[in-house]
Amino acid sequence: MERYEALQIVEKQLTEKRYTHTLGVAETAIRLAEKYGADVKKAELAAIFHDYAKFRKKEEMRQILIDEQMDKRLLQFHHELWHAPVGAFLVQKEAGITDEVILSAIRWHTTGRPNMTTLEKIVYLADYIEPGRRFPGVDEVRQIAAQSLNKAVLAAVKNSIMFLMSKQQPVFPVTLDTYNDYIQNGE
Ligand code: DGI
Ligand code: FE
Ligand code: FE
Ligand code: FE
Repeated sequence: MERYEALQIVEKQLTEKRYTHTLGVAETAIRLAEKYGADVKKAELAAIFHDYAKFRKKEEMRQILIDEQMDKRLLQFHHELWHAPVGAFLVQKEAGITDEVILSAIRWHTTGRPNMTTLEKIVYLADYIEPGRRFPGVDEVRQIAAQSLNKAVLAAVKNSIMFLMSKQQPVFPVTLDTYNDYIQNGE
């Protein structure tokens, strides 16, 4: 699928603000793919579709999680976590994207996971550092991203967990697994 067609499909699913974020993620993912030797077209498509399900109703997402036998633990955690795996499912069903490399980058873009593929890392990181993002620590992660993909993903995961903890929010086990994987096996 070409960029233009993908953008037209996604634009209908998102608010203007979220669409602008998506364009930032796509631009950043392309840049990271060029730098770190991933498939640029796949990075672009995964980024364009990464928040496809962001505005689906909670009940629709819950039903898909159950029907498609996704990780049951998600039901006990904030529904913000649901749009990533549900998005991977809906992008396949509704937009006809079948490439598992692209779908898995969408599926894991919120929590990460142990043993991420390069494309998963790129979309996870691009979502975190795209030009529209403004939060404490983001500039540091941008700088690290210029040096090392793995170090930048670790910094983003670490910041996210510390941010959740500072607000007394629960941390999803897969987010912690991602962190541990990087500490134990990463750079
Ligand atoms: O969809 P975006 O806003 O672009 O970003 P995202 O998909 O990375 O994250 C969506 C939300 O999920 C964000 O508000 C942070 C939150 N989140 C990420 N990891 C965890 C989490 N929330 C909880 N409770 N636990 C997590 O592990
Ligand atoms: Fe998201
Ligand atoms: Fe993210
Ligand atoms: Fe996003």
